[in-house]
Amino acid sequence: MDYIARVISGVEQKCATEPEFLQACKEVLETLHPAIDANPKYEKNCILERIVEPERLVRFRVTWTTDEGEIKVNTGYRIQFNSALGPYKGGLRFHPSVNLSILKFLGFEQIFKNALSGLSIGGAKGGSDFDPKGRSDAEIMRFCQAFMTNLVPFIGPRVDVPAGDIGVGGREIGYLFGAYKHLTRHYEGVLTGKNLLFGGSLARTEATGYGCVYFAESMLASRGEDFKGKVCAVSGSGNVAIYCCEKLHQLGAKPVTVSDSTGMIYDPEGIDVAVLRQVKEVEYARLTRYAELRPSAQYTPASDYAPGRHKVWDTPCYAAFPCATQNEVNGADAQALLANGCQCVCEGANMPSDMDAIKAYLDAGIMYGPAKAANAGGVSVSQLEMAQNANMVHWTFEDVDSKLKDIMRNIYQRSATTAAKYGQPNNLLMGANISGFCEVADAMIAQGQY
Ligand code: NDP
Ligand code: 2IT
Repeated sequence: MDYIARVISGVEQKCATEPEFLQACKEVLETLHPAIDANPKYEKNCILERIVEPERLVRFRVTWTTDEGEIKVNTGYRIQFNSALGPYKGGLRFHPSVNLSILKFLGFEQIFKNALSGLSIGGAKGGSDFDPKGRSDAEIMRFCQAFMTNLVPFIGPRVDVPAGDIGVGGREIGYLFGAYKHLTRHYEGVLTGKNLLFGGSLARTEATGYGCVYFAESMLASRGEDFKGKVCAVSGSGNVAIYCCEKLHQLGAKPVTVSDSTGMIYDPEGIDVAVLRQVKEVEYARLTRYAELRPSAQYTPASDYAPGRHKVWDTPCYAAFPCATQNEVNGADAQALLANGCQCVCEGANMPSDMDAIKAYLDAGIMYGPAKAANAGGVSVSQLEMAQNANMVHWTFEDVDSKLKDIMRNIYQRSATTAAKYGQPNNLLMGANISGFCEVADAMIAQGQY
């Protein structure tokens, strides 16, 4: 058994109850053969055994009270996966599905994503199985305060800087920041995605969605194409999906779908971003509300999807942008996209395509922008927020957006160059994984054995 197979087998045994983490490990490690073969120092220094083991994992009880006075208990986590390249950095997810496996997969992916950004940040992730849906502002606030009370000893602007992810947006970051300041008396950039009134960066809200489209733009340019007049399918309807749709419109494309866990919208006239923002950012409502406000929209409830299928991917489109959650595109979904002529899949969500779907894209030779490269715009602008906070300055929207564009072009270039160097020029997954991995591995070796 070769080195990579041995390490995967070790993870299979040790983490048998962590399917998402195992999937992420395989997805990365199985693309590293050329780099591992060319660099015996990685095996000699046990880099793979070390990189699949989080440096530190904090798990805590979060007790809070509902508006009716009922006491509730949730589990909170922070996984500080790797600090070879900088302070731990990564989002917090509040969703009932959150467990150790999901946060470990997200933290693991974050190591390589953050390395690709070129911005000196380590990898981390955290969150809770708390479900914010249907909770009042006061309940969300009390939950965030209880969560931060437990997290405070483990974070700091030069130690670990959390941000948002599913279920954690500007409102939650505001309550978490207030609690941190109250508990520590320090007014500092310990979280990113903050309100502009207390240290937030312009363009952070837009960054992941915009960045994902910038990445796709680079892929299209490599084939002499652009977005003008192209129909696109987008899934999700949260932070990433909304600003993905907005940037697609700006580049002359037409996004025609969005979705949430209860159903999907097909809007042949193009998703109206102002209406979507009203529904999701102001009213915190479901997509049925979008259909009420937008006569051209057709709503299909998830209960009407074919079993095991996500109906968004039946939409004929030039490019697809999965922006909801992990494993939302399976092999059958990928085949449906290809059969309808899809030329490009660019991932806004983390690990949205399962292994069968990825294989289908690579076999078909379409453009495939893997998550850790394509959605790195969010964490990159988070790092720009840290830089502004550290220097007590504010940059303009245009400044940040232009830095974001450069960062995404650079991530595309290094992924493409590395893929070509190892003989698979169309395989940006391999290019991104090897490029991110080698930087982290070399830094780990140079820092000695920990
Ligand atoms: P939001 O909470 O703003 O939106 C999440 C969206 O995905 C909602 O439409 C939600 O629908 C849908 N969704 C979530 N879980 C499920 C599920 N189990 N099944 C079906 N739909 C689901 O989160 P974001 O937009 O911030 O995050 C979306 C994805 O992008 C995630 O994978 C996240 O990790 C990734 N990401 C986010 C970044 C950021 O900066 N925010 C950066 C990089 C990646 P519903 O409301 O019904 O739950
Ligand atoms: O998955 C991700 O990259 C994020 N949720 C953003 C992390 C961050 O620190 O901005």
